Amino acid sequence: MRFTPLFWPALLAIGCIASDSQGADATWPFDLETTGQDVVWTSTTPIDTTAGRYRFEYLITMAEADGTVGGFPIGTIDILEMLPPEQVSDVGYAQGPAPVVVWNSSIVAPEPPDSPAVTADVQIFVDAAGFAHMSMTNVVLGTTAIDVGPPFGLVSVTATRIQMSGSIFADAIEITSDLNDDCVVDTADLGLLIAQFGSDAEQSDINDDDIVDTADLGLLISEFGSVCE
Ligand SMILES: [Ca+2]
Ligand SMILES: [Ca+2]
Repeated sequence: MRFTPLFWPALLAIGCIASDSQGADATWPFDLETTGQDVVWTSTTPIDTTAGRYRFEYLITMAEADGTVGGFPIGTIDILEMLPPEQVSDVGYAQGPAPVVVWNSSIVAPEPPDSPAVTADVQIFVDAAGFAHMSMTNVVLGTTAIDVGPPFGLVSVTATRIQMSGSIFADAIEITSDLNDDCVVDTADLGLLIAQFGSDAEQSDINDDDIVDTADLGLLISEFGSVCE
């Protein structure tokens, strides 16, 4: 995961802010809750569907489960810390235009070798109209050993409900090779690509083939000097 500070020149920032009203970026709070059935959350606002590339970031800020011990409800347990860090927060890129699949992953908590209290397939995609959808499917609620604190300590808990909420942040990147999303393809983008050359860093993997190489460099050079309209 890589977080890159953005230093936007004032004029370009004004241009980008002006285009925000057209959905150049979006922040979508999400909330998913299931007692075992498939669930889908849909964003209330769309993002620009015509972008050459999208940058997405999601952050889970709350994850909790209801459980039972020996058939008796024990209330709600915070399970956020049971999720692997790479599942709590992640950054990804997708080629535009929409529709695009942003993430396909599986959640398993807690991680092996513990038996999972919950497993689920999680997908995030943006439809042709620009609305984001996040789904949890194939949800299996199981039994695992959890330390619920005094007076019970380590007990065998069966999950009966799971809820997750957080935010998805989306940027519509107009120019495919504008790696730092500042509306111009210049030496800053070239520097990023060179720094990530040979890696699988999504930020610089312009053609989305899981390697930053001369193909991506060629694309960037072909767009060098391009600015947002
Ligand atoms: Ca740039
Ligand atoms: Ca590539």
